[in-house]
Amino acid sequence: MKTTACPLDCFDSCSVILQENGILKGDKNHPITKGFLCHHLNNYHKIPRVEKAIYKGKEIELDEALEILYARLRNSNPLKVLYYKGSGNLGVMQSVTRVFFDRYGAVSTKGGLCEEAGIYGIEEGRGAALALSPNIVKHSDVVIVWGRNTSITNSHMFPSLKGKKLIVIDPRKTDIAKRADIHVAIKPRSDLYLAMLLSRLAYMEQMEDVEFIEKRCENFDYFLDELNGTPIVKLMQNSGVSLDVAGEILSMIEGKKVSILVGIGVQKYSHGHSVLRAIDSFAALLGLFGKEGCGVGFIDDSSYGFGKPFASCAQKRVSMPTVDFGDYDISFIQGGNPVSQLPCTPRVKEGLQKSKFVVYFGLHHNETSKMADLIIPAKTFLEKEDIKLSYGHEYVGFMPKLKDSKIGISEYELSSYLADKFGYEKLKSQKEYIDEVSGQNCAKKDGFLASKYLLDSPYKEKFYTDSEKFEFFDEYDDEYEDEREFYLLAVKQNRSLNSQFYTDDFLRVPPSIGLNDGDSIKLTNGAYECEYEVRLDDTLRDDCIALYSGGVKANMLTPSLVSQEGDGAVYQELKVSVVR
Ligand SMILES: Nc1nc2c(c(=O)[nH]1)N[C@H]1C(S)=C(S)[C@@H](COP(=O)(O)OP(=O)(O)OC[C@H]3O[C@@H](n4cnc5c(=O)[nH]c(N)nc54)[C@H](O)[C@@H]3O)O[C@H]1N2
Ligand SMILES: Nc1nc2c(c(=O)[nH]1)N[C@H]1C(S)=C(S)[C@@H](COP(=O)(O)OP(=O)(O)OC[C@H]3O[C@@H](n4cnc5c(=O)[nH]c(N)nc54)[C@H](O)[C@@H]3O)O[C@H]1N2
Ligand code: SF4
Ligand SMILES: [Mo]
Repeated sequence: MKTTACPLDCFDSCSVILQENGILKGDKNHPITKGFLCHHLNNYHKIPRVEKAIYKGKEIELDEALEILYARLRNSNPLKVLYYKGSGNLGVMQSVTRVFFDRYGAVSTKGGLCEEAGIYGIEEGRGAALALSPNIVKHSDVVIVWGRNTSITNSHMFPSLKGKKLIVIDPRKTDIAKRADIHVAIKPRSDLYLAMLLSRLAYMEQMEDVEFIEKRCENFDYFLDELNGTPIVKLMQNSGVSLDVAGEILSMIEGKKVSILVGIGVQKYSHGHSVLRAIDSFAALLGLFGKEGCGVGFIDDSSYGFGKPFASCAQKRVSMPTVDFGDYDISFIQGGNPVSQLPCTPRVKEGLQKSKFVVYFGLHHNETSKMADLIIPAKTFLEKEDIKLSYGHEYVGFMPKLKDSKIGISEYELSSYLADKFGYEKLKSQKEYIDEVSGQNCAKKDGFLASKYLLDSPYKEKFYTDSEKFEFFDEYDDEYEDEREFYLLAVKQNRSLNSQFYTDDFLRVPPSIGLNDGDSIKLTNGAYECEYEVRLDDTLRDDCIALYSGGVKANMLTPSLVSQEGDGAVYQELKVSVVR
């Protein structure tokens, strides 16, 4: 049987079987996949791909494209060359290009577009962000789904939610919110205050886990000072959550095994790291770490404990969300679509127009390939060797090459070609790199290789901070005022994986806005304007409008800013108003 793993940026990291007819199906033996794939891989064989290399609009042979790339690099100052890698394929071997570009001396990026702010906050408290697997969640009594749209983005979590009490905290009435026992349609950006409100009330109700706090935590007194120093009325006002609702949540979880599944929604703001730290602190107060059926999961660190052959050693790194392509003579863009996915599309386009030479190395044509001088076709995940780690569960996915193709070049081949041309030391073999990744901290589980750190409840023995204890949070900085009318949310959808596959640019608006399907509306964020076609959506709060995050216009009005910590994108930092 030809088995591999899904390469896409997704919690589930499904185990995948390539059938004789070229169609993919789910692997029934895999404890998480259980035979089911989602829309993306079920339709993978139908997706058109970049078939030929293209130079200045004309199709050329791959060899010529590589020659052009080499000649350009040879004649450039490495500090004027940018290496930019997106998350179109999360296989570890995708980063092998870094080996060449670091050696060459190119500028690289730091931070990212996704979970970086939140992860920073988690690491401050716990030392490492270990995944909360469906295998743990299935033992919970209550699950809090906090700014994660599990039915769309994490569908293989579903069986573990069956029969549990469900609390959903999301400004939209998502499908999972419709099934919840309690849905808090929270005001965007206010999760920090809800976490503090719940912590304060839980402490007043003596729900804290005294033994856990004494033995396994640091800084609890400072946390209490912060809680007690903020009037409850302020926490209620800032979160928009009443004492009744907070009380209902606490009654539902008191004395229960509770898992909290957090998504990126809560941390697309400048203070994103503090939001995750506050949610973690609420969980630690209740003693929810290291116990059966308990924990807090996020877009966790899939690589924790594994070998890291491609850790960046670039001499210069610039923040990814605000990178200015205009600063570079060569922008080498691999596996990403910054034109539609980086914040502030107008600024990104301006930068790419200024960049003297833009290389796009990818699988599909997109808004970024349209602006590239040189397009190099990639191989699909079925046509190259790789290994996939998961940010949502413990299992390692091996990705052997399953078929040949005349189209494209793999990341390893491209890196080897360039290293040879420049006379650099030869790359290790692919097997050596893959063995280096999986060669440590792994054990067999359910017939698959799994991370040693996730075989039992994460943090059962220790936290990974210097003190080996959980560090409660004590301060945050959230000075924020924006008088504009609407929060502009961007959410994931089932037919696209970020900008890959099928997406659209309709603006979802609440019926209270008084428009009809098909109307157009122009929005401004104070600096830029953009026109959208409207679709009514009764799952939204009256102060929220929403786009799909992979759309061409998703970032026309998002700000070119980074989070206070972690160099993360802050897509929802600005509100928007209607241009009338
Ligand atoms: N089908 C599909 N699956 C995917 C992806 C995809 O594009 N398509 N993308 C993958 C990637 S890269 C990632 S990072 C994950 C992300 O997975 P999720 O975190 O689930 O993704 P989002 O849809 O961005 O956000 C989840 C929810 O946050 C809510 N939200 C927005 N703002 C706030 C807020 O201030 N507070 C609270 N409490 N909630 C808020 C939104 O309404 C949304 O329902 O999904 C992965 N899986
Ligand atoms: N407004 C707004 N914008 C967002 C978000 C949001 O919530 N709101 N979410 C953000 C998040 S969470 C993320 S993770 C980013 C993702 O943003 P990007 O990292 O830009 O990812 P994709 O849009 O998936 O683009 C991936 C590209 O990779 C290419 N690709 C796929 N497989 C391979 C391969 O094997 N090799 C090579 N060389 N190329 C390949 C595909 O052709 C595709 O065009 O977007 C972010 N953008
Ligand atoms: S995108 Fe996620 S759910 Fe879909 S096949 Fe890949 S890993 Fe599974
Ligand atoms: Mo992401």
